[in-house]
Amino acid sequence: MNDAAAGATVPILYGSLPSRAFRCLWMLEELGLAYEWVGASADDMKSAAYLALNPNGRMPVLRDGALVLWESIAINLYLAKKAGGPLWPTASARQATVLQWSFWAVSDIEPHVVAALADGPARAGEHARRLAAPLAVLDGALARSRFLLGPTFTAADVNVAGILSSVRATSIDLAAFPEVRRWLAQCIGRPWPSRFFTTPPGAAVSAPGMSHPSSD
Ligand SMILES: N[C@@H](CCC(=O)N[C@@H](CS)C(=O)NCC(=O)O)C(=O)O
Repeated sequence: MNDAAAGATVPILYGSLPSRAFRCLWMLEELGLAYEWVGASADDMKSAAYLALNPNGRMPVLRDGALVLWESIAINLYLAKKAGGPLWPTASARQATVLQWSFWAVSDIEPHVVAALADGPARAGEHARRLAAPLAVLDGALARSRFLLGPTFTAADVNVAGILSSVRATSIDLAAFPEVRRWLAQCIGRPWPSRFFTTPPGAAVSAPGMSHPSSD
C-alpha cells in the first residue's frame, strides 16, 4: 500500500472505486475538498499497515491529520460537517434529519442491495420484495420534495443515493417507485457520479457497486 499519509495536510481516503469508498469519494467531490485518494486493493486491506488503520480489514478508511476513521457513512458525515456549506444544514433539527436518512439507508436499504449484488439475478425478485417497503417510504418522502431535505441537495442525498445507486448493478427494477427513480437519476446525474453511470436504470451495467460485499 502506498501510504501517502506522513506529513499530509489534506484528508486521505483509502479504498477502491468499486467499493463503499465510492460514496466517500462522491462526498469529497461534492464538498469540493482537496484530498488524496489511495486506491487500496483487497490484498492491501490485509496488510499490517492497513490493519493498523482499520482493524476490520475493510475499505474505506479516511485519514485526516491525527484522525483515522472507518465506516463509510461516518466518514461522509464527518466530512460534510467539517466542510459545512450547502450539504450540511445549520439547524440541528435538519442535521438530525441528515442522520436519520443516512442511518436508515444503512439499516433498511444497504443489506438488501448488498445481498442482491452477491446473489445475482436468480434471487433478484426476493431482494426486490424486501426492498419494496423501504423504497415505498423513500418514494413517499420524495413525492413531497425534490431532495430528501427539500429543494436542495444535501449530505443525506449523497449517503442514501450512494447506497442505493448500486441497485443499478442488479436486476432489481425501480419502476414501481417513480419518485425514487427521478431523484436517483438527479443524484447520479451530478457532475462527478455521472462519469460512472451511463446506462439506463435496469440495464446490465458496470456501475460502481461493492466489489467485496459484506453483510454488515
Ligand atoms: N460498514 C462498512 C462496510 C465496509 C465493507 O464491507 N467494505 C467492503 C468493500 S465495499 C470490504 O472492504 N470488504 C472486504 C472484506 O470484507 O474483506 C462501511 O460502510 O464502511
